Amino acid sequence: MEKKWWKESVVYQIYPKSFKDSNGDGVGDIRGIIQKLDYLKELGVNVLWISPMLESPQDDNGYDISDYRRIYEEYGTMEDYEELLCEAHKRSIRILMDLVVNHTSDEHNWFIESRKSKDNPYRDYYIWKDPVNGKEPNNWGGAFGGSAWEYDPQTQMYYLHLFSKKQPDLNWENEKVRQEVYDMMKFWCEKGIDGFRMDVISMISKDQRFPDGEMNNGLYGDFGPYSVHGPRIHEFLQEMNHEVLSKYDIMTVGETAGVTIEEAQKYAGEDRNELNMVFQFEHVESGCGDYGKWTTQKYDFKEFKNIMIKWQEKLQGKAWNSLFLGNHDQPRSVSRFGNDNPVYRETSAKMLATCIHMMQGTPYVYQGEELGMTNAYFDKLEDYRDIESINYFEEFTESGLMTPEHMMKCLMLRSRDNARTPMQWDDSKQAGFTDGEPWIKVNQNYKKINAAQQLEDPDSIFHYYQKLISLRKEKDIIVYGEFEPLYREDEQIFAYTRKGDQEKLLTVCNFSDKNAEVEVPEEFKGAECLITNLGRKEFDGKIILNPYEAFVLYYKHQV
Ligand code: TEU
Ligand code: CA
Repeated sequence: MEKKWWKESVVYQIYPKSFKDSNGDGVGDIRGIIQKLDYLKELGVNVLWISPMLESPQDDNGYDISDYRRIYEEYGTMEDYEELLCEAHKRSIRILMDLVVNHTSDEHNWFIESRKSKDNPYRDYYIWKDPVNGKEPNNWGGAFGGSAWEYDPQTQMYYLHLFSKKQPDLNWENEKVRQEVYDMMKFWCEKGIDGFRMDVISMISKDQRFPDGEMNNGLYGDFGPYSVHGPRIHEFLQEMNHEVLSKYDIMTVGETAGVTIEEAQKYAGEDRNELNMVFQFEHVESGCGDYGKWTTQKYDFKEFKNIMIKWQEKLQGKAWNSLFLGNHDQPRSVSRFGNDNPVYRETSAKMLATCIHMMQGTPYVYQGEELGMTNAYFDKLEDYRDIESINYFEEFTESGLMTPEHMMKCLMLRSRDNARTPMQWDDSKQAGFTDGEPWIKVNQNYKKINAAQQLEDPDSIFHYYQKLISLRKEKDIIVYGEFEPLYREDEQIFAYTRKGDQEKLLTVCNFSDKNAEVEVPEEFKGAECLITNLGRKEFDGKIILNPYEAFVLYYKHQV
């Protein structure tokens, strides 16, 4: 397998609004990130993906960009950003920019021009359609609720927005749009960034017939089949690769919700000249019901395990996996896949990390995950800030699809705001995130769960992550070893091996809150334990694992 720095890396995702506020206005900022670079260096991560920091009215916390070449004022200045790049590079930490080019903000100049008149030079930068029978051009619903079309009285036409109405979709059919995007990407590459995480990149090519979609929950039709992995998607990415990506030593990861194995091999196939890897979401979508993510259903372990195994086996030797359990759009991983009851929180957070970091692919750590931060479980709508949560609460309760009580339960478990509460740095007021009033409430458990406390404690989740990350740097097999699942049918245990030339690694994780019996394969008799979360010393033969226990064994043949 070809060796690459981005395969050997561990990526840490920063959600800048909630990471560290340096000036007391309650909003995280670039200088805050600079202050914490030593913390990140200590953790050992070597790539940062920072969610969007460009000029934006913040309808969707920066995923609505109004100027691609300016830093959002509340986050700082271009000089601050350059200093961040420089300080990160000094510490051998690379930086990925979040590239949001499926849509812009409606306050971007292109859109301000575009909506002025039908013959404006920027008109075709966006997707405009005439009304059909006095109504929307088709039945598509937007990802944040409501129709995906917004009527604009100025020219009496509709524009498409797959997300909020303040996020009009760019028209990638227009060659000028594509050139603008490539020029902008080169601008940032020349500045010295090290790659891109590409926001909903799988949605940039739309079926130009714009047909109605199948009704999903009785309100709107599904745009998925017509705008996700659309007809020209691979052509566009190959063009982008040819024009920009291939000219720099950078890393790229595409956000591709709904991606199948076959599609992923096209996006990230080693010989395809598109992207280095993609995020697939099957494992975090397992357990979704009739109302999509809005459910109180717990995930299904067997289904989750089978999905993970499938992606490991099917991409092996063909494309590279991105490994993650959480990000800024997902609930906290320990609350969702582990157990955030104080009895099990630490153990289960370490177990989940073990499972992910020992698989084949590039691991991603979402800010606070290395501390075992939990869901916020806000039970009042007024505590929520996320446009998706607020819109759906209104849509589902007003249409009678769900009672307010039930929908609130869904938000408590599934809202994106669970992951967006401020980083818990210490046990001082506002968790050391800000001296002022934070833009979103701090999780109440910050006195118990915070970085300062964990830096002191050699057995903390933080130090466990630090160890996992350093193991990756010591042992090639963790990056490149061949994956093979064990005990596939087990209802509690996720186990697998990795195979190198003369060496082999075994990972065993108990995903349940019950004891679990496991037979350690004979070949690992006397093997070295690389890491374990409950201090076990004996690993031979039949053993009884404690709830959420995990361990990794390793041996190498003498030659
Ligand atoms: O998310 C894209 C995406 O697929 C979302 O619809 C996701 O499924 C949803 O947030 C899950 O609840 C990206 C960004 O990561 C997200 O933060 C943005 O809001 C969105 O694109 C629009 O830019
Ligand atoms: Ca600030």
